[in-house]
Amino acid sequence: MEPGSANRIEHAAGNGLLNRRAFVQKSIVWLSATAAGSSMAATTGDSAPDWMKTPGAPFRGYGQPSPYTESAQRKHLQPYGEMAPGSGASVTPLQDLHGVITPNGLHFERSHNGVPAIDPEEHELIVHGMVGQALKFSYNDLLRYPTVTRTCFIECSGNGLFNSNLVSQPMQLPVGHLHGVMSTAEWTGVPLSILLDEAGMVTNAKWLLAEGADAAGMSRSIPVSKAMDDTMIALFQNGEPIRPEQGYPMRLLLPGFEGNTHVKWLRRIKVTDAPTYTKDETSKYSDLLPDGTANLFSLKMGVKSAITRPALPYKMAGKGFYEVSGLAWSGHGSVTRVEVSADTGRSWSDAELSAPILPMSPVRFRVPWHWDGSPSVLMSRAHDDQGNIQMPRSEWSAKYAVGHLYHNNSIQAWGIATDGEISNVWS
Ligand SMILES: Nc1nc2c(c(=O)[nH]1)N[C@H]1C(S)=C(S)[C@@H](COP(=O)(O)O)O[C@H]1N2
Ligand SMILES: [Mo]
Repeated sequence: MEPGSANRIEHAAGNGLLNRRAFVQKSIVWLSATAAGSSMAATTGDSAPDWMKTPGAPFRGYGQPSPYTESAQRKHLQPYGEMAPGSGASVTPLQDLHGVITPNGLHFERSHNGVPAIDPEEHELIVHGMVGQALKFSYNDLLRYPTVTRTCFIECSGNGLFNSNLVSQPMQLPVGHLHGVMSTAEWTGVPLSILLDEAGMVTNAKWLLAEGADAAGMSRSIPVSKAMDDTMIALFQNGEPIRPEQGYPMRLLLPGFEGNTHVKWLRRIKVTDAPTYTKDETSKYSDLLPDGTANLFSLKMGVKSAITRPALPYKMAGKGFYEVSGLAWSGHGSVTRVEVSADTGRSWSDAELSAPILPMSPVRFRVPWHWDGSPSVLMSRAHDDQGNIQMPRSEWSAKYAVGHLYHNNSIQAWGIATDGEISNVWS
């Protein structure tokens, strides 16, 4: 580290947060690379690495990650253990991912009773209830319908439960455990409105019941307004057929709505005039308030962000320059602004947001930081275009009853100790 180099850069907030222009400023020495100069020429001839001396591996039908990246794995949470191994979740390792899109093999999984092995030839989607004519669609039928493509996140309402009113002190878990039941993909499928129009949905229809073909028979009520707006029967995930754990051969996709409503292995849509009040929307996914009542149908996911680097489970590599980076998203619309603080929220700096900024799709945010080695607390706070702002955990917690765990979109804070240890802290 060149002594004093951080002083030449404009500071944007307290405790070393630098102006975003530092990313393009030529005079910054991000790491002291100069000493490496003497060994730079040694990459040819006998001293060339082994992989330059023999032909490489041939081609393969389906590519796999480098064996050197094996640590990027989903981690399983199985609350019922071997009694019901398919009930629970696996989390996206946000700490090992960059950019916005989640690779298909790392999309989080949340299933109530395992992943059914569905033969698409034997699967049917039925649309019935308050329609002129009930209809039945095979997978091949749906492949002949017009499709749309959009990038959006799916987030389980339980994301953030380890910082919720279910626990009494901050748990020291990787950022993927804390916030990784949120993943992002580019989805392609058939707009549900086309199928409802074709079935002749009656004009006073208000709700739909959507049911999955899994052993949980998971089902949810969906407002007709959402169904006719941007709801899709998703068939493809990042270009390939959706994965079995994501609902192959077809799932519902409701951009911005809580993950539970995105019914996987979709087999039935019944048009109704009122919500069905299924077990999944009454006993679960409702918000318990301090007075003992509960809010039902909190469908849109709140504006949220989390710093994914530096973050648990990693440690700081010493003082100096860092890119503080993370993800921000909102189920209400587009992220407009992300602020980052390095001094426990006393001062904030605007982060750079990755383009394109799309509604219901996460953005990657970045801000340069010069860590002087002193104890610090890093936080991020996202805003959306509907005027929503993330709140501190204490404020969020006070709104709900003891034990409440859903819809926690409060601010994530990371403590950084002098020895570089990172910890989850509450503010
Ligand atoms: N049929 C069915 N659909 C389902 C579920 C399920 O268990 N069965 N889980 C729901 C929940 S709670 C969430 S958060 C999302 C998770 O989607 P993913 O597993 O593709 O990440 O799917 C939803 N759809
Ligand atoms: Mo969920």
